[in-house]
Amino acid sequence: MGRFVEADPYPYPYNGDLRPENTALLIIDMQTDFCGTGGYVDCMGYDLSLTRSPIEPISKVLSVARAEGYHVMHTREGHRPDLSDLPENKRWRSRQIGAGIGDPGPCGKILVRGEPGWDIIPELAPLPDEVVIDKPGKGSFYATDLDLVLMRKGVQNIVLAGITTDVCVHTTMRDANDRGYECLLLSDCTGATDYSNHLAALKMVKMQGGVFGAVADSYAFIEAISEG
Ligand code: C5J
Repeated sequence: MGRFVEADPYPYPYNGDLRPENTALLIIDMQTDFCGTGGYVDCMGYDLSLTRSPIEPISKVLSVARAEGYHVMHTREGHRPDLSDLPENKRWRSRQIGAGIGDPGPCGKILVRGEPGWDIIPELAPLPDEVVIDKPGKGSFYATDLDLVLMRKGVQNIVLAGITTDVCVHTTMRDANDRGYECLLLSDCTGATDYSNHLAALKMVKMQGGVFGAVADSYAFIEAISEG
């Protein structure tokens, strides 16, 4: 029989083995720096409504996933206060666009661990027993113990939400896919700083029969995991 999410381009997961024990909801970088007033994305001058649109759908998915006993994990992009893990070119580029990483901003030092802007927004705050991965880069596997944690918990399926679709979410999904994880991207639970990039990122996943996995919306995922 199996359990599937109605997804594009195939019912997810490919083998119908969707269970709380082997499936993690991974919520990427829902930090003030990416979707809050005065944060990094705001300082760069992008439209915050695009990165805020996933907040409500994620919140609904989160409460159902928690109630059904699925693994829930969160990530935060950010750097050590001494900036020893910040590549020079990343800092230079961010300064070019007026939001220098490590420089003071309205929410504290931009993208620095421990600063107010770096925190996950209160609406989606992790519970004390949920794994939080701190990452210095765009991908969630690079320079983190995410793979080890997923393996120890027996996770095979990763359901991705968070921001931004075309950067940290995509980098993580591509890497997870290469590592053999079966990935689902929740289309309304993600957003980009440019709407056409968001749409393009969703489309890229679905090429070649699902080159990086599958795409579904939050309603389809909630329906599938609520079946009991
Ligand atoms: C970016 C992210 N866009 N979380 N980070 O720099 O996607």
